[in-house]
Amino acid sequence: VEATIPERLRETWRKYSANGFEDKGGFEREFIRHVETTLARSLYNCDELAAYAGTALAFRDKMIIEWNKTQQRQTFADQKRVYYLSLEFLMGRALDNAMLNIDKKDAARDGLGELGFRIEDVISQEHDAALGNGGLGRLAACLLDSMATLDYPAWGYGLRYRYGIFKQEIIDGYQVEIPDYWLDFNPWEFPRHDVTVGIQFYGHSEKHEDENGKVKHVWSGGEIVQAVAYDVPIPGYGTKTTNNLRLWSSKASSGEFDFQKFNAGDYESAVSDQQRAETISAVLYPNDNLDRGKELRLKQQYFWCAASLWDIVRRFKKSKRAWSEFPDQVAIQLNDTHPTLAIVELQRILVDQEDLEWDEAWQIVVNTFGYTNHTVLPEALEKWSVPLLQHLLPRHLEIIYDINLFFLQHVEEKFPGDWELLSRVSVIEESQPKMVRMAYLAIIGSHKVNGVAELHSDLIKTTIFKDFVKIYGSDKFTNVTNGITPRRWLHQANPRLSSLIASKLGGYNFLIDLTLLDGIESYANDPDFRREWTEIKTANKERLAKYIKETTGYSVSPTSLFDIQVKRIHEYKRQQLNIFGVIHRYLKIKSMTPQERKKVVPRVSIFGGKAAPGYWMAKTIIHLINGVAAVVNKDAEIGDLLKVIFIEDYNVSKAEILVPASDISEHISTAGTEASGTSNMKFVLNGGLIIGTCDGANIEITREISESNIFLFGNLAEDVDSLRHKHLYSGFTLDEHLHKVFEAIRASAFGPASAFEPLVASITDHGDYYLVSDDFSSYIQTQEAIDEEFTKQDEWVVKSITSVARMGFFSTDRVVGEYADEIWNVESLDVE
Ligand code: 4GP
Repeated sequence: VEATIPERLRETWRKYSANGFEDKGGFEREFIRHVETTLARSLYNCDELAAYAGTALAFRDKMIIEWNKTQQRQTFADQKRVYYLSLEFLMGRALDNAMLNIDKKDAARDGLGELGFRIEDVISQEHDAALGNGGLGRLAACLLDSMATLDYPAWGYGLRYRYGIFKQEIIDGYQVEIPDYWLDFNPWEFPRHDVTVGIQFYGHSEKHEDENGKVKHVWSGGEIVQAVAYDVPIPGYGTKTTNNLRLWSSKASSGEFDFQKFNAGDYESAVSDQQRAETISAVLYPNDNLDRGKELRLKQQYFWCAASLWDIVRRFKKSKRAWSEFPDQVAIQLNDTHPTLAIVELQRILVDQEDLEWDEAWQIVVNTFGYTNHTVLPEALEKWSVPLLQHLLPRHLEIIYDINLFFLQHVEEKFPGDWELLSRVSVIEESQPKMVRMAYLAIIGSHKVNGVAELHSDLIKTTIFKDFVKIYGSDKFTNVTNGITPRRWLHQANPRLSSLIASKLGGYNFLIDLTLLDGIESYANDPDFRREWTEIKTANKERLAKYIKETTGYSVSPTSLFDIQVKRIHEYKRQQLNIFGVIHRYLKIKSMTPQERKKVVPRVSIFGGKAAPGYWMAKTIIHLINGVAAVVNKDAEIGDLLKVIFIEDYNVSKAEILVPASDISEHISTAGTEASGTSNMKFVLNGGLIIGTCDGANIEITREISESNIFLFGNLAEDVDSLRHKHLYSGFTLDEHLHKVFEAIRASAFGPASAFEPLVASITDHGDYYLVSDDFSSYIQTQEAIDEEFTKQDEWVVKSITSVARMGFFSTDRVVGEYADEIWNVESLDVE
């Protein structure tokens, strides 16, 4: 391409190419230019929000220059690319991340200072990009950071929701949901009105014979909705690579059919078509670990899969390679089953549009896709009704039936006569109505399936996907234990700790090779280091205490033990176990003599997290936490010995304040239910100890940091089934302490008993599915052990330092490396 452009043109272009800023002065110049020209403001009305905008735009320019070069480099290199398809990208704020990743935060801090602003105030003006629910969405964001940092040619594909996850307000102790309209001013996205594609829905599928007698399928009729691309630059840390996150936005097809209606005087219906089309990308479904099967959600899925595949195929076709080379150029990773229709769509493109034979096409499809499973919870496993698919995507349903037919034929050959096996593994569940099991389709259409922590990957092989291991052999199934990006979750969230570590390791290399952290282990014996370490923790706790005071009005003492559980509210994550433990603690302190109270270790129990709007039991848990807080926090007898705080509207930015401030954090899911967890990793990386069950990644964290540095309790995954069975069929006796907790709740000590009765009854009368009663006594004993350990501050700090030193395994850099080698077969691109 280059050769076709005349040298003089290239020269002019080079001469005047934008090149952003390098230093403080350059930053100030760009800042002022943007405030004056892009924002049309001046010295006299540049408030903090305008200062944020000016700063963001200056950084955006800088990033987009590298973004352009990265895209050119990747195009010229023409090597295999990775496409990460995720319905959720929980990015949080972008400015601080951009400043650090491209190493210009100091220039910005100094420049903003000279211009009369504090950098922290400017950064906090930004609205979180909250296009995700919880772990699955945040993992996608961490992976993007690592893929760019490691110079992988990688794109994310998602939806540009106009409303992210709702804002949570707590009113009279109840969760209330407020829509999160976040796009008023979003400097991080580039609309690509030239990258637009029509996506078809409804209509019908017909067969035609061509002149050679070959049957062709044609999908016709229905309606077309336009997908418009919006690009978000993703800067790597310490590299020039700036990758792309492409988010699709829906809009009505402009053109004839609108105009016809309009001309016919049917203005209203033309407008409502417009609105209907825009609804597709309007809102993120607020469910975590839960599938609701709504038609609009299926539309979102297909809209996004079809647009992304169109884009990927279009890029591939530019290379003029043979179709058989597609999997050598393209790896597509499915973040859970949400993008499973991409499998069907690629098969449709290859067979119906590109005229490949079915088998040849299917080979290409399977070699292209990988599928990551994030949960074994049955209520989260996606199924779509056959009639709905028939209506919305008639041709895709036919293809699904054919995929299933050939798959079942293969199973039949391997296991002749095993009809039960056939019906168990069929993609079509023979229910009323029939349902398509998306996870099965994802397995059949992928060459690798992975879980996200060792226990989880074992569990999927022995439970939900057992039959598929029998059919395909276990090589198709693998494990890639999750991680987190140390850039955001150490360097950005905890700059002082990062700098202390850097001072001992001779620089910040550990941020790109987290295993280097092991170099600080020996400093655990150095009293000066321990003192600095403790000072940093205290400063982080003070910052959180200040935040709590400002937002809740409650004063908490930073010398108390800060115990934090922040994550989505879910029965399987067992915030109810935590709050029952808090009530137990409260009752115990109440029954103590003043003398005994002197020995109590003061504790602040901090909760945060959203409940899905339709998840009533989770909302009851929030209500109870707030009920307990209202009573305990104003009990003068208790004072600082116990405080209970519910942080409203937990999100990524708030996590950045909470994570560095914990002494203990809680990861206490019923064994076998939490696929991995990633906040457990964040807290330990920031020097907090954790209390946890033998579940998800807690197990591998224990292996890395050693059992003496973690507080484990509770039953094991292998015993869960028989315990559940016991509850259902032989009854049980309630632990005496838990019994007292329930008595207090039933006596309306924390608000009207009737409000909380269903929660209590789920344990006492309805089988205690999450085994709260079974784990309660070991939970409270372990909490007592924690109090005891916390009084031995020196030992505590040694544990903290040692744990951080051993966390090197949990970087998403390691994770991306494993995906690249074992699933994607893709190589990074040398930037030089
Ligand atoms: C989550 C899992 O619950 C969590 O354990 C895991 O760490 C995370 O995915 C990332 O792998 N799953 C979901 C979901 O958020 O909706 O299934």
